[in-house]
Amino acid sequence: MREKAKVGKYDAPAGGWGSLHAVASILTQEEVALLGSEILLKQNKPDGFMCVSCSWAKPAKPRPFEFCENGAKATAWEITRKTIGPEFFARHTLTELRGWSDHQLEEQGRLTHPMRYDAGSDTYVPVSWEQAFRDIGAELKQLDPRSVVMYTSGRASLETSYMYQLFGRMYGTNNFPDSSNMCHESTSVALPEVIGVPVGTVLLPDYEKADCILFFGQNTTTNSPRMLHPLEEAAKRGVPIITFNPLRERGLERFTNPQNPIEMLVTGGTRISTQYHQLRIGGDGAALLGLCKAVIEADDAALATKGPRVLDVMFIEQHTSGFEEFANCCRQASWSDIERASGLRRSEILEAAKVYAKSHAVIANYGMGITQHRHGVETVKMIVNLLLLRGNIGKPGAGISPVRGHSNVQGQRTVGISEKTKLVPLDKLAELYQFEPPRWDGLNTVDACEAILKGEVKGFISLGGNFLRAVPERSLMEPAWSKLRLSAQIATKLNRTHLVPGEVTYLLPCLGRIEVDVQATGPQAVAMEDSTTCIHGSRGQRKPVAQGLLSEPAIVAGIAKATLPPNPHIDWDAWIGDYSLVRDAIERTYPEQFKDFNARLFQPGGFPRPLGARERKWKTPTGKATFTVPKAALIPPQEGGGVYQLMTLRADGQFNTTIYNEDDRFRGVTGGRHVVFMNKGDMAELGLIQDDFVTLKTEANDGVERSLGGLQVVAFNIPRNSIAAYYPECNGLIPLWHYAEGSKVPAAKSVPVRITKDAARAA
Ligand SMILES: Nc1nc2c(c(=O)[nH]1)N[C@H]1C(S)=C(S)[C@@H](COP(=O)(O)OP(=O)(O)OC[C@H]3O[C@@H](n4cnc5c(=O)[nH]c(N)nc54)[C@H](O)[C@@H]3O)O[C@H]1N2
Ligand SMILES: Nc1nc2c(c(=O)[nH]1)N[C@H]1C(S)=C(S)[C@@H](COP(=O)(O)OP(=O)(O)OC[C@H]3O[C@@H](n4cnc5c(=O)[nH]c(N)nc54)[C@H](O)[C@@H]3O)O[C@H]1N2
Ligand SMILES: [Mo]
Repeated sequence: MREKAKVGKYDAPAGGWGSLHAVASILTQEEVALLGSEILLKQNKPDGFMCVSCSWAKPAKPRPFEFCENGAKATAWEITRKTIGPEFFARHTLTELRGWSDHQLEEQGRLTHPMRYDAGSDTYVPVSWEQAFRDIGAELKQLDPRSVVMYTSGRASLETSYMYQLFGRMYGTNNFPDSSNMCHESTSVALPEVIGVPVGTVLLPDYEKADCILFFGQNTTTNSPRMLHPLEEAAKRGVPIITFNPLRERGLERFTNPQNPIEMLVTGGTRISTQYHQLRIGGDGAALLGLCKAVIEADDAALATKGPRVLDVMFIEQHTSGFEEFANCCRQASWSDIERASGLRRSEILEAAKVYAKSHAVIANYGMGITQHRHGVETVKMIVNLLLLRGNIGKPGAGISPVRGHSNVQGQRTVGISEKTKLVPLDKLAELYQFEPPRWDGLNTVDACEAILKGEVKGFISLGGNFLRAVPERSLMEPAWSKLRLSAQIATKLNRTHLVPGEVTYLLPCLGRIEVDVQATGPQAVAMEDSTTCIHGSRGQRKPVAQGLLSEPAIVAGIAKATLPPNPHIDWDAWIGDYSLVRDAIERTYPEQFKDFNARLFQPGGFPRPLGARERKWKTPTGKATFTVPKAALIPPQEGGGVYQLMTLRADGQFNTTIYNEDDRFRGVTGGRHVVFMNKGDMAELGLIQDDFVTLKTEANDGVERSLGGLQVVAFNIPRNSIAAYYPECNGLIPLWHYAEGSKVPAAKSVPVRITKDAARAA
């Protein structure tokens, strides 16, 4: 008999009292109730710190509490009083710790001391910072820079990221995979080709001007809850909000603003989505094709009857290329193919198209439900197609809004964390620092995994993150990882990646963003870029949790100094002493993007980077915004004959591989994450009832066995043939080669699997 999760129904809106309760309980869990409530008042304020959770925009005029339930969880998690130092590691071998859950590992608290793995005792033992840097430097000097990978998770500041990429390039590598390779890389590949910028075009005030808002595959409820405020305001203005998602995500249905005392007394909350279309997993390309077809055919009809045009004809003529070919493709597509591939009825798509065609300023938001698919790049371009039809890019209240993940993931790309040399001003770096940067393209995340499997990677440095837990193909990755010569992990909390040692392994604990960072010239600030290209300064508020922690810039500089020969054009110590000098260096490298960087650091609402597409200047190969003819939109996913499409997604109680607790309140599941959400019809067909345990097995036929058992069946409102379970528990089911064409983002939202019933039943 196994422990089982409790499954109930969650009827309340997102936000509301449940949200306040969750905030109070995480502050208690992390033993920071009083301290936490003081610090939360500084969250996302122009004189405070930028939340370490999501990257959603921060308003110029913040609310008294400019944080959400999950932002509060992330804060409590970082400012926790719990610590783990050398005594903890002396008591527990890595073999033992590998048996602990992700939650147990991080819940031990903040890392306090630099540690080195000792194979004899199978434990981490303390070392001094000097020794750690000296050893890591000596190792790196021995290695071929091409065999060294420098990973970044999207949390580190612009200053740290700039220093990190510069160090890597001076050392001789462009191997800079980062978390965005698993995330919005499909966006970063698609958008430059069609609108000439790698990022979204909307600014926060655009939400006040929009007269229609679309959502594709993004769960605002838990992943960017502060975004529910502009949505609520829009909903109250009567703006139609149309959502496409296989799951009915609570925050996109109803929301109660926990900061509004009157709303808190009324239980219903505000309705958010006016239309909610539960398409099948991977059905967006077809749904978008249907939307475009409906708009184009309505325009054809208007033309025939001399009625008012539906398309923005002037915009299409002046600003776009490829319209005719795309329009013909839409006209030719059959509704039956569109219905089959999208899982939606023609009437539903027409209902949405009707609203879109009437609206004058439309914002399209999207997330991992679009990017983490085999055809994710094409689907992003389909969203652009739809927007271009009515000139919805480059005008107030309209635009494309990829909702980014980590709080500075977008900014890291802006300052040179990229494996693609064409995205980095290498000549400028060469000129400023008088060195010859490598000119070859480096490894992205999937490439890095392939190279690790082949034994070609010898050294791996992580600036944050939990690489081994976040990537696909767990059963092959962990054994291959232990063949690394060097693993150096800069981190705040213990995670699985730290427990699989290479020959030489270091754990380097750093200050978190919420902590006061005092250097030679006094307390320092750092900067980040939000999802809407606005740059914000952030000042630590809390006394560091332990003495002897170094800041991320200091750790990067420490390794750099121990590895590189001296260079008169760069003074690492001066940079550590005063981060404003690093910002000056960023401005020198990117003079247009970061004009007057230091002067504007604390501008309320952040300062936006200039963006061509916002002004309808298209830096594309044709000089125009480009329509794309889709190739894969109507190909239905692999299923039938017992094969189902699995999406792996986030619960309310987690931030990526950080598991705060085992609950997913809004989906009605508490006390367990080993569940699989299924349609009742599929359950009946497989002879399953609620709380049965099943095993998922990947349908791949490549000779690798990938399966995960002990998953408790939860009957759920999800389309037939689509099933859902949690990331990172399911990552072993994803083949490494199962990724988005063109961007190599692992296709974590559409894994073909078979389902078999386990012998055991739930207790
Ligand atoms: N609290 C919290 N906040 C977070 C994170 C976290 O883990 N916890 N992670 C951060 C990071 S790094 C990221 S990238 C973002 C992720 O935020 P999201 O982009 O919301 O990512 P997921 O939670 O994976 O959920 C994807 C959504 O897409 C839907 N979906 C799945 N497949 C499809 C599909 O084929 N079509 C459509 N239309 N929808 C689909 C799912 O039902 C779900 O609602 O959140 C960031 N913020
Ligand atoms: N199956 C599946 N896999 C996925 C996804 C999915 O939806 N499904 N989503 C993908 C996505 S969108 C992403 S972004 C990746 C996330 O992948 P990563 O970014 O690699 O993972 P995180 O879980 O965010 O990393 C958590 C760790 O970061 C460290 N950390 C936290 N704060 C700091 C800090 O301030 N400094 C430093 N140095 N370290 C810190 C802590 O030690 C913590 O354990 O996972 C991807 N993997
Ligand atoms: Mo992400």
